[in-house]
Amino acid sequence: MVKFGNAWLRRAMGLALACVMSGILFVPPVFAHGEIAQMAGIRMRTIHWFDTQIEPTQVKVNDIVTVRGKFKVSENWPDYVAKPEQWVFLNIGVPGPTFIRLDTTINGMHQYQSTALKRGEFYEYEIKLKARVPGTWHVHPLLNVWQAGPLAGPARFVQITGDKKDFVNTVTLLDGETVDVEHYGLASMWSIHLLWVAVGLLWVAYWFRHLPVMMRRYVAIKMYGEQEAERHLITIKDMVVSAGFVLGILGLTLALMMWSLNRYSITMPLQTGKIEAPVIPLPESQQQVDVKVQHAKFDLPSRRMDMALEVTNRSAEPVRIGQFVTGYARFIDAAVIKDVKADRYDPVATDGLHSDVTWIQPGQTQLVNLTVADALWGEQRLTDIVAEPNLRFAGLLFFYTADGHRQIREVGARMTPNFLPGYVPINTHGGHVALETRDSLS
Ligand SMILES: [Cu+2]
Repeated sequence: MVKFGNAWLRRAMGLALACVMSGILFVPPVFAHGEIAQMAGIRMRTIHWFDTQIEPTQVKVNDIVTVRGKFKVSENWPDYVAKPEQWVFLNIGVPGPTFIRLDTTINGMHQYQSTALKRGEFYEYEIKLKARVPGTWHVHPLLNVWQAGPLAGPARFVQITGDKKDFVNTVTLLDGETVDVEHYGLASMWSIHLLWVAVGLLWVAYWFRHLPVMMRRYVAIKMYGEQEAERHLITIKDMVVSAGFVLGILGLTLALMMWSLNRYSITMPLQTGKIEAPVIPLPESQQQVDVKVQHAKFDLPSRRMDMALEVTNRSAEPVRIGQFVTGYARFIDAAVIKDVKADRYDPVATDGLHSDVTWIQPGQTQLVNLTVADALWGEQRLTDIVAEPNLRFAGLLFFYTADGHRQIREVGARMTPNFLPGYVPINTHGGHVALETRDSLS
């Protein structure tokens, strides 16, 4: 029986070891860092990133990389996500401190602290980075929202070559001293940490100096009996040593505090408060096209969203729909604009948008059936929207004039999902056009 048990145990341990080893040896490298794991509803209804430029994508250590672009803070911001009017911070999403951030501006205002953004407004941002660690890194603009977490924008792979040892990060302090931030204060940080580790180890060593360490009370009672055991478990010497430790630690803390106050006589506390990002009229803010979503359906088997839109063109020029952006994925009508995949993770469907109306004339209100169909819905896991407790979507619609000027409008509405194959969409393209009249949509 015992033999059987041992053989079983050996087999189980062998299997466990094999699992661990195969995990170590055969895990494929992972390049992205979970940006599409976030709820589709949050990605589609919070920050609409567009015009993102991350360049250059080939740099050496110490070179500057600029991340710039625009975003609209969604009017369809979900109720369950903390609001951007409270505390947000524009940052970048990279794997670890592979860059340092030199400067960030939102609508021209420098952002060294948190800020607040208004729902429904457009913002322009620029982040200047300095390359620090060689490697290939996926660089995202990222907005941290207090109590909601990070909301990442579209990324590019940036390759840094060179040697980390050549990285320069010097700063001149307000008192005129120039310091190397890479190493500033590291020696005292290490010494103080090691000092406290040593104090801790001494404390543990003192109490573990007698054997046996385990079940000491039990052994003491067995040896000395119940009455005598107390005197042997904690002696007068133990009490004196403990008091010495307490006094020593208090004295050491005081001495280190005096030393640091003397060494760094002028200090400033970490700054709180926020810098309000100004709302300024960007070209995108003044729009002369109105859009109402009559209804929207999402067909899961064919990765396709159909929208019936009522579009009113208040501008002086005819416009047509050329792009839909949601969850930072770009769905393009190839007949209107050309877009290319910048790298293998660039979320763009270069011909994923079709509309049954080309030009919408000035002053006209027209019903437009729009189809947004591409595997990109699935690749970006935006298909998860059908499984969320709030079946709503939002995104930006880009209207273009003949000479390429654009008008951007946010659309957002409830969406009806379809899970079964064979669904007949409200509109079809290429072949038989099944247009619904506006009366039938109301
Ligand atoms: Cu990434």
